[in-house]
Amino acid sequence: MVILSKPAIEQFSYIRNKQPATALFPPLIPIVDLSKPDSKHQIIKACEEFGFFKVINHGVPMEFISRLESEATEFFSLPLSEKEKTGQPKPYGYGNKRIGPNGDVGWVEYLLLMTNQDPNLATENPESFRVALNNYMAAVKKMACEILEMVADGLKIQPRNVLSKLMMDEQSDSVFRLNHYPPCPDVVQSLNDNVIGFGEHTDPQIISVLRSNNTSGLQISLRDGSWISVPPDHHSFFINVGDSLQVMTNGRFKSVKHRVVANSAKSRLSMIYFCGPPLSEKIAPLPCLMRGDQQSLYKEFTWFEYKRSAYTSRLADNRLMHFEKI
Ligand code: GA4
Repeated sequence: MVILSKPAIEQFSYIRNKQPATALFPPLIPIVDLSKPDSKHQIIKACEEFGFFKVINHGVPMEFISRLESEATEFFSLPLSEKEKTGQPKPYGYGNKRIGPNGDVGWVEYLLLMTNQDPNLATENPESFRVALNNYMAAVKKMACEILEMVADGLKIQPRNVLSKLMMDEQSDSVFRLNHYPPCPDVVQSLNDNVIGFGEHTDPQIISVLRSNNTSGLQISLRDGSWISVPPDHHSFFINVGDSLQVMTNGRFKSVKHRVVANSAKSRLSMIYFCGPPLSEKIAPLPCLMRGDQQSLYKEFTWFEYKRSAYTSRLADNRLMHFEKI
């Protein structure tokens, strides 16, 4: 394995994290064993209570995970000038410190890709990186599809592919992200003095499927506004409920606010598959979930309209606010 050398991020004005993970007796993050018959009920409970859960027995071959991890590590070890050949993130490409178009920054470098287009990869051996990406993304997409079908089953909605078909559609606007957080020597973790790797935000899509190496940093916000650290587990995946699923369930599920804080000693590498619908898709509460005279909490909008608005927002903004009925 290639060891990441000097951080590619040099001059940087730190964004200090003023709200450390505070929960005194943090609840345990729900763990869903996908091989168990009652997993759909656990998924619903976790989506309602946390908007977040960990999955085990997920069926994604470890070999695909390790292969992509080593390709990504190799990519991020390249000189900056090489990585930049991938193109600036507009929004897809290689990005360094700057996140999105509106002034957000973090202690992170990343590669942001569309899942259904061949990426322009600047590495020694782009073919081997491409194969690793395709194998990993196909396996994760399959698992995400199973999870969305369990969500439909658990909510007793039919057909069971009502959610999964959106991400299985050829036109699905799904995105894949590789994030590398170099060690941040200035962090004094014992003093709760954290530097932000990736600022707090909710994900826009239906669900996101995250996997990282064994370095800590991910935190989620609980419903009471406190933050808890998510212990890393490189054998498992973590699922985030996104804004679109919040709307489709008319607020029964809430998208989870999360962030990443820098680690003083170790590199963190994460890979996230964001399951998005086609751009033309109307995002609205699923009719079968609306009981009696229940009204939608949201105005009607398409995924394209949401995205257009999202790209004018800052990371920490509440992007659904513009679509809420008053
Ligand atoms: C947050 C979740 C995903 O990483 C992402 C991000 C996107 C980007 O990096 O281009 C955004 C951000 C994310 C939401 C608001 C806008 C767009 C940066 C930003 C400030 C790829 C996504 O889909 O939305």
